[in-house]
Order: sequence, then structure tokens, then C-alpha cells
Amino acid sequence: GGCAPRQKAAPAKSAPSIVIGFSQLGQESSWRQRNTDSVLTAAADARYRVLYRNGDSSQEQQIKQIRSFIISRVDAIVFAPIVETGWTAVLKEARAAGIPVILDDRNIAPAERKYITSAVFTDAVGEGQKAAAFVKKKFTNHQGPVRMVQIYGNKDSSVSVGRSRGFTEGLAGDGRFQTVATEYGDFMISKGEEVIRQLAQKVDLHTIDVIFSHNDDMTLGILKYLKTTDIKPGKDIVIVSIDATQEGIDALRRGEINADIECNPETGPKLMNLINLVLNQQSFASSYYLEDQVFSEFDTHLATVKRRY
Ligand code: GYE
Repeated sequence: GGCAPRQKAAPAKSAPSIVIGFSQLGQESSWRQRNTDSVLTAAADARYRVLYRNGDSSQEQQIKQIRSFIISRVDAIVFAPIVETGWTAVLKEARAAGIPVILDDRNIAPAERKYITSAVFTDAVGEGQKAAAFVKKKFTNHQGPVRMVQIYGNKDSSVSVGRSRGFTEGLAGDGRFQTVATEYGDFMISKGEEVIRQLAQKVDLHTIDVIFSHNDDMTLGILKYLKTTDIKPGKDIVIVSIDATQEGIDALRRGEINADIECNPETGPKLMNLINLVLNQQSFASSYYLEDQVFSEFDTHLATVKRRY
């Protein structure tokens, strides 16, 4: 009514009438499932309504979903971009409609970033650096060469680019470390198994010292294949993985992998805080990062580690 007191920067709407469009990139891994749950749970806690769509690992699907959010006039769009480039057209449409767009987990290319309001990122470069630090520690006093295979996740994803960059940077200047092959396993168990089986046709895995696999699902596939050979994972080949899922930690405890770098999937609460700031015209940073821990064979308390995914 006319007598309502004046408010500064009053939200246009109250939380229950705010609608968020969320395009998740796929369901390739248990990490991804946990990330989806984190976002949906945090949105429910904030009493935001969510239009949730899953891109099933297709950029085309994700673009369609974002377009449908624009048509539905959502208050904010959150999406986890499967790849770094190719989003400009749909992001321009969101901007023209005045809808803020926030990234979940993965980044997009600098040239396309200007259409993005803010982001909650996982720390891909940091995870790669932590993987490198473990490998360096593991091979202290080892003469070298140390022959390494790297299994990436999705091609052209910021996460694989970042993890391999962090890993390479972390080992730079130490000539013992040589990457002899790289493959893409799309962050999936089945693909991890497939690419390592194919690689074994080209490279004698007995000559490999380290496999750095960009997530635990692919690592599980790699272990499955190695168990069909005479190679003992964790003993004959040092296995370094990322995510720290419960199954990853269990494999670490069995000695089949040597280190598991956490990738923190809990982006939801930070995303909802951010959306609140954005919709209330308060100040916010251009990006936020989550923190990760390292689990490795050097830890003494692995038995007590309980994971949520
Ligand atoms: O490590 C993997 C998932 O983008 C950080 O994607 C994420 C990665 C995560 O499929 O398991």
C-alpha cells in the first residue's frame, strides 16, 4: 500500500517467487550427481524455485535449455558449461533479456566471459598442482625418467585444461617427468576402461610409471582394465586421481591408487548466496573458488574418511 516505509535496494521479489534455471552438463560421474544435489538442495533451502535441466553431455542440449529459461523469463540462470567456447549467441540473448548468468563448476573462454555475471568454480589448476606435488614427493630420490600417461576428461573443458596446466606447471623444471601419452575419457568409468585398453595396444604399460587420471570414475575403469593384466595398480604404476569419491578413497585404502585429490562438489550454498547478492543489487566478486583437500597413501587416518558421494 501507499503507506509502506521506503526501503533501500528492496528485492524485486521475495525468495519463494524467484525462479532459477539450472542447466547441469550431464550425469557422467558420481561427482556430477553430488554437484547437482548440492545445487538443488541449496536452492530449496533458499526457497528458490528451480527449473532443472540436464544436458546429457551435449552442448547443443545445454544451449536449448538456456534458451528455454530465457523464454520462461527466469530471474537467474546457472549453468555448468561442458566446453569452454561456443556460448556467445545464447549468452547475448540472456543479456538482452536482462537475466544474470552464473557459472557452476567450469569456466568458459575469456572472450565469452563478458556475458557472465559471476561464477562459483572448482579449482582445476590447484587440483593439477596438488597432483604434481604428490608425484614429486613420491619420486623423491628417484633417478628418472618418470614416464607418465595422462587421462583427460572432456575435450575442450576448462577442467581438463586447468588440471593438466596445473600438473605441468607443478612438474616444470624437473626433467625426469615425461608425459608419453594423453587420452580423453570423458570423465566416465566405461570410457576410462576403454581408453586404457586401447592405449595398451600402442604403449607397453609395463614401461609406464604414473597414470594421472582426471577423475575417479575414469580411474575405476582403468583399475578394472589393469586387473585383467599382470600390472598391479598402486604398486607397479603409481595412480593419481581426482574427486575423492567414496569409491576413490576405498581404492586408495586398498592401495590400488596412491593419491586422490579432492574436487569439492558443494557449489550450491555459494551459488545461492551469490544469486541473493546479484538479485538484491549488492556487490559481489567476479568469481569464487572452492577449497580442496589431498588424500594420499602418506595419510594415516584414511580409515576414518567418510565421503558424501
Ligand atoms: O571432476 C568429474 C566431473 O567438472 C570438476 O566433472 C568437474 C569434473 C569432475 O565429471 O568427475
